[in-house]
Amino acid sequence: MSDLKARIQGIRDAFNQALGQVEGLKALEELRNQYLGRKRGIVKDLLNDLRSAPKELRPELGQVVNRLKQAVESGLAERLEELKSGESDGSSERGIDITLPGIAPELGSLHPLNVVNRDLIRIFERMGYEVAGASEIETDFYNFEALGLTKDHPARDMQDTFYITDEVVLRTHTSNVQIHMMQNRKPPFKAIMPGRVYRKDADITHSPMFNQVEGLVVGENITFTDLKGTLEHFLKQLFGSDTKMRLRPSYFPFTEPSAEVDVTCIICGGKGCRVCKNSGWLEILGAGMVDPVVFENVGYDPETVSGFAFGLGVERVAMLKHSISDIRMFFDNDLRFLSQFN
Ligand code: FA5
Repeated sequence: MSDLKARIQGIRDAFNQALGQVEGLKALEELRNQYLGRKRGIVKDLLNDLRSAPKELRPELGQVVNRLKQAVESGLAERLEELKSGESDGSSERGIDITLPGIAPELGSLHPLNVVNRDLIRIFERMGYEVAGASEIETDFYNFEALGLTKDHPARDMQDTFYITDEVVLRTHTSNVQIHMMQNRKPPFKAIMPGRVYRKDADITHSPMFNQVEGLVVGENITFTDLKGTLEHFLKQLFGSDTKMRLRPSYFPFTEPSAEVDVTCIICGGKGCRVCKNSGWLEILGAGMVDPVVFENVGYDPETVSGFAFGLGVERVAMLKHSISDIRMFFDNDLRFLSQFN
């Protein structure tokens, strides 16, 4: 009898000690199972053991075990309240259950347009180009006039412009940086000019704000062959070494001759598909030899210097690379879209 009583007292002490160390709801539940579990609980084992005690002692021992059971139950209930209201010590003070799995912070990633922008810049940096920029709010002179787009020039209609005043615009292309660069520098130089530009244009392939990357090389004896070789190297780096390029005659007021540059369709490899409208080719950028008029406008002598320039749309490249059909997805800030580029 006294043996069993001593054992019960030992169990009670061990329980109280364990209860004091419980830090969270999960640990409390484990303690409950350990003591009150229906199949293998300590209290259950005690009750089983009672069966082998002498018959006349069983009622009294039964009462002792029942008191232990009640003490365990009320101890557990009290601790549960404490944990819930955050009144206990340690980490459960703020009602936090440190045994629950944590919420890991999500890692951000670069915007797909920034990835393409960086790729483009890196390719040209490896060819020794410097990176230049200028203001997005620009005077008519730098955005148009100096580039040969006089006020009455019909080509002004090619770019639907946001006017701030008669003389100040949101730049419609990055070609304005060419003029700043040439005014501030003596040739030779080669530069790449990334930046945001604006046009009154909005549909699934045109955005009122988009990104361009401009290139400008000026020096002595720069020829159309240099332009072709540079662009061919650039496009192979960007789209893969199998990529082929073709030049089509075109017109820009600031280059002469001018060309539209196509690459073999990166989706079908040139066989013809929906994306390239079965032509096998995709238009990727505009380019040409810097027009002598532009050199005159910045004070260079067109007899001694020559150069080439090109400009491409970053969204267009990103859309092709990732088979994206709607340009607006880049600007909707929908994480379901953006997180695909992690
Ligand atoms: C130009 O802007 C010339 N400044 C490019 C250039 C530079 C030619 C130097 C020669 C020498 P264009 O208007 O074609 O050219 O625009 C260039 C690219 O910008 C287009 O090929 C297209 O990819 C992209 N683009 C034009 N409008 C939009 C728009 N609204 N939204 C998204 N991309 C556009």
